[in-house]
Amino acid sequence: MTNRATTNDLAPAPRSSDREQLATELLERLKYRIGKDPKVAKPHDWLTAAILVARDRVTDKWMDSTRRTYSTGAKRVYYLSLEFLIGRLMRDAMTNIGILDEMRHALTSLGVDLDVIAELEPDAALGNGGLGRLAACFMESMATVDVPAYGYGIRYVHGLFRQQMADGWQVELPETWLAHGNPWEFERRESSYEIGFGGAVETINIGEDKQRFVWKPAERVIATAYDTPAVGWRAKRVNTLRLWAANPIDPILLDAFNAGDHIGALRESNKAESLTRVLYPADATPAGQELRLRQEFFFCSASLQDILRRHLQQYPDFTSLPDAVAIQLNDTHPAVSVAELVRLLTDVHGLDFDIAWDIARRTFSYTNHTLLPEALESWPVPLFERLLPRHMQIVYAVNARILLEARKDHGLDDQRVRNISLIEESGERRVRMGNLAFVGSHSINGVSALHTELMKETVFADLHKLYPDRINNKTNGITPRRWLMQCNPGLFELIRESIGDAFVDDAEALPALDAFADNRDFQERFAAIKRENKNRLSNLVGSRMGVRIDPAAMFDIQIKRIHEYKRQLLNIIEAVALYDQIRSHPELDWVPRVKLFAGKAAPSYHNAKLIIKLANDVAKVINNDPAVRGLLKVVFVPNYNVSLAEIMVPAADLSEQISTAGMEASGTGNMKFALNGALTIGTLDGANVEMRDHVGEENIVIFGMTAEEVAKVRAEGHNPRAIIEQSRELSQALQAIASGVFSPDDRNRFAGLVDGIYNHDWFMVAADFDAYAKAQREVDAIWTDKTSWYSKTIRNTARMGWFSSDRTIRQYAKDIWRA
Ligand code: B1N
Repeated sequence: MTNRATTNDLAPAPRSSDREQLATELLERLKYRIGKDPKVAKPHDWLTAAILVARDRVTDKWMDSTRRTYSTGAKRVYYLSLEFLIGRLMRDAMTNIGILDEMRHALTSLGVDLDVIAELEPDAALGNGGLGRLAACFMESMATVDVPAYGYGIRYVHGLFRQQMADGWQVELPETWLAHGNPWEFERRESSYEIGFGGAVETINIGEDKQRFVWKPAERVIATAYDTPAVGWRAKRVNTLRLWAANPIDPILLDAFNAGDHIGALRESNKAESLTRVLYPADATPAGQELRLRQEFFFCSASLQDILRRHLQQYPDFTSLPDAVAIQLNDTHPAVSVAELVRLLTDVHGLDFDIAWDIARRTFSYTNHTLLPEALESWPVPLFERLLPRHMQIVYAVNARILLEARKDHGLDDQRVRNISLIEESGERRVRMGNLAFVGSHSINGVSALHTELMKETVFADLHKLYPDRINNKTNGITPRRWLMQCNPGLFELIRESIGDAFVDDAEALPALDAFADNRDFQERFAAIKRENKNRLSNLVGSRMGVRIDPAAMFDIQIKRIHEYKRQLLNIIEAVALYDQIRSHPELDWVPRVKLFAGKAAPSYHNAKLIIKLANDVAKVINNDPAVRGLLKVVFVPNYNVSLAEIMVPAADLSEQISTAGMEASGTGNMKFALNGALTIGTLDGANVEMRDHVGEENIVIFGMTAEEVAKVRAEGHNPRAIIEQSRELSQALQAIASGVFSPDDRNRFAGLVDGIYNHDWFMVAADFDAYAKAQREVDAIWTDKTSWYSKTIRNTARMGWFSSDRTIRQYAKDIWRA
């Protein structure tokens, strides 16, 4: 109580945010922080000034939030993630603190256009795709629903590479988001920790058969914190995203330097800094190099040391840790935390192993994001042991307990025991990070209902039998602030005018919009907004790529990482088949379509890069053929990122969510499109299943095999060649691609891709093709009846409220974190 009074006394009077006040502050920042006269200030200077003005307001709220967490003794949630795919922050922060409009006016009064400077803010692309973007949505929603949370990750100097096209091939260029400095972050020199690697473990006998272990690392680096505020809606709470940078202990070896070894003098320093230099560009693909494990351990150790230090500032010891702290592991990338927490509690803080293990298990929870076998992390035992010798011992000790318990108490046979072991024993011995995360956590969750069921049946089947209460589902969500309010202000305002303000604070009030789905006047206004958004995208495609696309055509969009399981190939083959059909039957009433693609391929993923080249090769032929002019265009938009998504998502008529059933854990792009009034064509995969349940099966176009059918066909073997031979459309399209119709300069370029479909068709492209093509013609029919089209798409917007990440976070908070 007294605490509260004091805090209030200290709190500054809330700043006014009218346009005059903001303009005054803008000029002040420009002069005193940037050192520029407004007469000579460049757009970039105005951007920095605008961010600094907003940041001050954010900082007031940030300090309030921190004080409140401390004084209420609320449970703290720590979200450990190797990726945060944030995008731009300025519009987000200004919207959430409610100064966007006044700031726009203030800038205008100074002759500056907010939209112009907003374009200059670089995307913070510290992630690859869905997993990293989910972490960013969660940061915003945790602040919105008032969970005291910290995100922990790595401050990569270079985020995800910039994608350029060279003759239709993907070329990767370094991304330099920090080139102009980062006005959002605060460096915290005082929050730094030593992180060790390698070396050996000393055993000290301390009597009564007891031992102490001391890890003597051979290498050490310093982790320094950089904090960025994460602003919740209406700034009810501002949380912290704490990213770690690696620095050398000795910045320069002066002796070596003075002796003339100028390069050697900096070797240590370069090595340390290379640790946090780049994000691994792998998305659900293996990234198994030593540097990756070093990155993982580096950020886990720093985060845990920070968490323990903060805990001891408020509590006498660590027995209270599971009640005061919840640590969420975002996939297995931070799973080494399980061993590191046990090491810190035992070796550094002197707790008994059993107590430390119990504390760890009650503190950690783990989210699985993929069942793809090649993406399940495991590390060769020799590598793990060399880099983290003490952690290797802990892994063995934990494993011994788990396996003994499994055999003795649960009577598991040898095969079952092998399946749950933390060590893979067949072939090269490896540490299985998924199993480590599982046994070290009290909750293991999947990211959609289907994915969670498959977790229980496949990768974690035996662990699930042993610990049947641990696996649970938390279907993903997206923040409606960024993915509706900010990216689609026209639609947002229309909804507000129609159903009032309740949905602004609670997306689950959106269903009130259902009443307008068949209202002609509303449909027209809804259509006009879609058209505006499509104009904007057309302009972008025109100016960036020199390709003209007609906003009156159906915009059919597939944007996501390029991966065989996501089946961009199925979409491209269907485009080729459609191209054939239109040319064969020019007399028919074809629905004009623009098929848009965007997405990055992992640089080492050969087939994914080939699929990009195919999309571009096919585009070149189709877009230059007068026979289909005005009816079909194919466009691959380069350098997909969050900011491009913010333009493409609101402009979509049709959303392609066509992964092989059972392979996409959830998907979140699917949710963004539907919320923004696109129709979905999709398989019964990931969250599509639940989207169908929410929007109603008459408002989504579902096709293809189910996950169960895919599993069955894979087990029994299928004959893609026979399927292809029975489908004229498909065989013609495949023949055209394989024979070089789209690659006259290298006729064999795509032979391998097509062979894969003929010979094994692991991703069921042939198996699903006819169903997909048929579903596309259904989409055409709906499009042709505009009333039906809008009545469906409006219902999509109306019924997607449940997929707000606020709902997801409330479920995590209630069921897992108990925060
Ligand atoms: O996580 C998203 C899901 O919506 C997607 O369906 C899922 O594919 C994605 C290794 C991953 N799973 N696994 C990864 C990312 C980076 C990496 O190095 C794996 N990403 C997903 C959010 O739940």
